[in-house]
Amino acid sequence: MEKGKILLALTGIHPQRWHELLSAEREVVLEPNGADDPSITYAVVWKQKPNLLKSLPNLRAIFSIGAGVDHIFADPGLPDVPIVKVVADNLTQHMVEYVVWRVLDHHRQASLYRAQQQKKIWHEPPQRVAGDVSVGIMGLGSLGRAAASALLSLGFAVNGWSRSERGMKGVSTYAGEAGLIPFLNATDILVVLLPLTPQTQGIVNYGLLKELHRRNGLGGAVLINAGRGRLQKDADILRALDDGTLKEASLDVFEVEPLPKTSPLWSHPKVFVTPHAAATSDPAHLVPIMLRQIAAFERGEKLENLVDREAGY
Ligand code: NDP
Ligand code: OXD
Repeated sequence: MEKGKILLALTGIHPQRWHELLSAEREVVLEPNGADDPSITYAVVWKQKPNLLKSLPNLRAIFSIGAGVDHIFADPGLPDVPIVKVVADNLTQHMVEYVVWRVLDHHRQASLYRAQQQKKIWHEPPQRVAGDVSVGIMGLGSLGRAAASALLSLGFAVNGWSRSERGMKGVSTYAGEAGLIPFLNATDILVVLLPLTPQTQGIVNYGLLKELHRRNGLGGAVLINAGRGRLQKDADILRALDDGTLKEASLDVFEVEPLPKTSPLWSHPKVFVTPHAAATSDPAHLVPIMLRQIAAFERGEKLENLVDREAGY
């Protein structure tokens, strides 16, 4: 197979660093030369423009620069070629750090201490140990499993929910629709690491939050969403926070991003906001993996980390 050319199609992300690194080994273009450019064989994308890829006659594979691929499926003219998602230690490490940071922040009552500090109050509230708190991870994929391991090593009781049965040592696992309510009923801190698909859109709603366990030393249930914004209903989260269904939330993702300045989530005292920054894709780590995969593919080897088009992730 001859060395294929790459179309780099990123929306909302500056292409320069990706371009520089990919160009070390391959010819890279930012636009096809016409809608049916025959010279392009690979596309490296983030939210590619609709119908951009559909008529490229020699496209062999699409590479997402993120772990999530909902941005690719949003294209109504998506061609039927293999799609590769990111699975990389660097990205996984970022996500594990985010999850551990947010879980510990809620568990160790950081918001209470911040409020006390502002008022110069010297008061030590009761503090449970990790083993008294259960963290439930929705989505036991590459990120969810790594987060589960880190939380286990800190002593938390860990639950996991996935589409198919996924055993994991030390983790109480639940699967599918039948497993969802038992999973939620056993979970104090809910960590959402699901992909956005037609099945998961809007899943984090008021009814789901009502099912969380809240008879724990935390003083209520907690939501942490680092998956995708459209998994959740922002209005339902606000309602749950305001009526006590939720004690606190850490949100990295939102129904609309950037989070509109008018959103009450920005200034809600029980919400911790980060700007979709839990695990950023670093081209210095991801480009060598992509280039290695392309080279292996051209030697006749199979592409790794392929997306299941039917499942949508
Ligand atoms: P994976 O594809 O490895 O895992 C997805 C997990 O979700 C699997 O366990 C899968 O089940 C489960 N799942 C999918 N659909 C359903 C469903 N309908 N019901 C129950 N479980 C379901 O994904 P990753 O772990 O790599 O990434 C997860 C998501 O994290 C990404 O899709 C992306 O949206 C988000 N992300 C966010 C970032 C950020 O910065 N905020 C950064 C990176 C990723 P099964 O195991 O049975 O297949
Ligand atoms: C991803 C992301 O999907 O950064 O990797 O959201």
